[in-house]
Amino acid sequence: MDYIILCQDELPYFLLLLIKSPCTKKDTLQFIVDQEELYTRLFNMGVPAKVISFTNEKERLVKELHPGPESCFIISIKNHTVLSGILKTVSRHFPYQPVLIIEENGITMPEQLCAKMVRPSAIFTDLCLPKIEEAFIKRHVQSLRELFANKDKILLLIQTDPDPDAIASALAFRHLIGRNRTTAHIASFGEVTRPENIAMLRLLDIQVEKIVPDTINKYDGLCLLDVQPAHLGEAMNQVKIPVDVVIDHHPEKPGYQAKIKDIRATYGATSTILTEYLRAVDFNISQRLATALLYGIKSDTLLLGRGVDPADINAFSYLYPQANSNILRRIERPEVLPEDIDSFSNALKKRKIVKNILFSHLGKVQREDVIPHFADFSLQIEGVEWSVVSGIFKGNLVISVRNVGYVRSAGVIVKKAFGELGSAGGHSHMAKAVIPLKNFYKRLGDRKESTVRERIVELFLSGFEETTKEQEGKQ
Ligand SMILES: [Mn+2]
Repeated sequence: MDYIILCQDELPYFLLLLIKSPCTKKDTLQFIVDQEELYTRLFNMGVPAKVISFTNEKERLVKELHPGPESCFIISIKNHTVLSGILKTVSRHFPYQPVLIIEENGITMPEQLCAKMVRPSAIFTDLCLPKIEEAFIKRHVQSLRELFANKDKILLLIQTDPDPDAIASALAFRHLIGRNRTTAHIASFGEVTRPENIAMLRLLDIQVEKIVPDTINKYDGLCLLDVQPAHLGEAMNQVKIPVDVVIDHHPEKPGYQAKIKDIRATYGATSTILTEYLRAVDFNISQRLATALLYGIKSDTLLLGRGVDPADINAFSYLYPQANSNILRRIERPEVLPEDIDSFSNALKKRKIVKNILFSHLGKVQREDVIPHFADFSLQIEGVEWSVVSGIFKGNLVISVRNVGYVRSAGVIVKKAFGELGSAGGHSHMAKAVIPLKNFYKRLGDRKESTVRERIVELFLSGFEETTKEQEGKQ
């Protein structure tokens, strides 16, 4: 690049010195100044310059300038009147020449001029300030590491229905404090239920344990990620060990003590906070970890479409090139074994639809996650507002319930319908029941598949109606 520099100060020289361009043979620098003192100062630094008045010698200036197609003007002139005059001259004689104007306060540029402006202060705010912020984060990470340095067994606790953001954050935190799966467990009071999340665990080889409060008391360190004690309800009252760390992006819920808190409610994902931690300490992020964190941000922000902070976009673009896009695709579209597709197609043939509720029973399945997966899928059938998909896995009858978003809660209905027979519950849009087959057969007095199917319909509908009546009673 050929730089033609018109300046009233040394700033362009220092900037160019920083990129070492005067040292590269390809680049050429031509300095033109309009003051003797600046000429001398540059001369003393070994920089040749020409002195031409920017106000009285415009014709001479034009004659001296020989910009080629690869030339760029750099203009740093403090006086606005002088600067305007120079810009007019350049745009009149060299209208197609790229120009960089170094100017703090802004100036109106001639329209046809191919010029861009940079504020000197941006060198600090855009380049230095983020690094200073990183230095503060690094200090924060240091204190997190120190807090856990002498602790033997650490628990990384996430929400009851762990989502990708929580799982990725816990994995990242474990890396950050230099632990592995033996010395820092990722756990939840509930279970991972969504098929994508189950696929995430399988494909990225991450274990999330189900835990009870009593077991937590056996740990030396406790860190809550993507969740705060208040979100975990009653169970937290039974936890007797202190909470060491809470890192979350949900609005702060007061009323608890933690040695270190980092709550950033403007962030779209906790994974963004963890990505910042890792970057601040120049952590060598593995492909597996980058994939987990990227998926965490992606799923919590609905692909940067909801509740996004610039920090999320920043973390996302940092992680994107490092993540494995094949694995991401496989997580988002969980693969299904051919045998399971067969049982699903059979189940769909025998489906029953009552009051917009679709029932289908898969029989024996190879993997448990196909049950919720097909329950999700079944909601796509026109007119279906609820889906109840069941299957047999490892001696249990597993029932997944989904709805498109109604007044009745799936969790409440499932508890009413199947609670007596096994574990049952969930959220308003998704719920699950796991019933030991022995219990179910005993209740039926029969092992025929058709009887199982009919009984599930009956039980669910009775739970559904009971809930409806209760709600009507309340109104
Ligand atoms: Mn989250």
